[in-house]
Amino acid sequence: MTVESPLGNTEAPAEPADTRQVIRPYGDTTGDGMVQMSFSLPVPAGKRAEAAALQLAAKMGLEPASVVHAKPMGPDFTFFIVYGRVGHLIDYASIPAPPEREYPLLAAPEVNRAIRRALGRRLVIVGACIGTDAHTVGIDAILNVKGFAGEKGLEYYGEIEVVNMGAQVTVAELVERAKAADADAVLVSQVVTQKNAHLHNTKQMAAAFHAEYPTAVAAGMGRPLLVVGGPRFDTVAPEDLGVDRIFGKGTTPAEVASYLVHALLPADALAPDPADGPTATPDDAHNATRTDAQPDDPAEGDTAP
Ligand code: B12
Repeated sequence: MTVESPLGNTEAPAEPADTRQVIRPYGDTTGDGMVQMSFSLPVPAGKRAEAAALQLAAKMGLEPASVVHAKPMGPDFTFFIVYGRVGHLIDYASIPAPPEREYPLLAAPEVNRAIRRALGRRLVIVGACIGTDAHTVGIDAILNVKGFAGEKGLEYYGEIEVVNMGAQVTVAELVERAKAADADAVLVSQVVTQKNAHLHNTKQMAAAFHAEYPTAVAAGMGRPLLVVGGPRFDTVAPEDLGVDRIFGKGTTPAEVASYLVHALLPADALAPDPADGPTATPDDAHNATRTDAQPDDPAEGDTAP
């Protein structure tokens, strides 16, 4: 098609710029479309089971595909790894960037200072694995002094009092303990996801706290802040579960401590105080939560009155 220009001559319309960024997976050479997938089938290992695995791969769009690993899991089940080619393309430019963390990452001394300034007492948190879940490594990574990923856990923060109830805690026990401790926040871990146990348990826990505390979240005065964490909460939002925040895989203690400050304390708790000296840089924030920083290191500043 042509268009009439204001000057009377005809010209082709400008082609819209191609802003796509098309990508595909690769295994051996860029753009070959190769992917690797693992799954289990409820059949004994053998040639017939491998044929079933290849049919599943073909139905999922892997063509051609090969079984690169098959291992019996007992007499009636087989674990497979299949390697094959997919023809699907992704326009990376159309993938929205996930939202950034909406609060700053704070160093331990900044967290402690904000709590001291805003509350004049220690912030109390109660943590547990609820239901039948016995996977305590995740909640311990956040709470225990030894921490996670080079950062110390919340027990290390001088102005945070941590009650860690451990594994297989019932909702009733958790509510009772939170009330007895006057908890400002309750931190729950859910790792087992079979039959969506993590979602059911979290909803049950949230409902119990909402029933017990009809008030809004407020440090020391209202319902405790409800925080849940675990590796498989990707498909849900906090409001689906009745909690205030969900933390996923790879969460570090400083992210949680910074969130508690953001969610529970007034914004001016973080305003710089000239008496505190220069404001910490992002690098300081990272370093001050690493395990190589010692509690009696003056840079920590977490034992000052
Ligand atoms: C160690 C382990 C165990 C140990 C747990 C020891 C312990 N004290 O925790 C033992 C051997 C006891 C165990 C038992 C079982 N396990 Co297990 N276990 C694992 C394993 C290998 C590692 C989990 C782990 O420690 N990860 C490391 C931590 C640091 O990561 P994380 O939990 O994700 O925590 C991080 C974040 O998620 C987040 N986070 C987690 N919680 C919280 C909470 C808050 C408040 C916040 C802010 C953040 C946060 O921060 C953490 C740090 O970044 C996983 C497989 C795997 N590779 O993940 C299976 C796995 C979790 N186990 C599994 C199963 C099935 C079981 C058993 C049922 C096995 C059986 N048949 O008996 C039992 C269940 C026991 C029970 N009642 O819960 C399955 C779960 C499957 C599913 N879909 O639910 C897994 C995935 C293995 C598998 N692929 O089958 N297990």
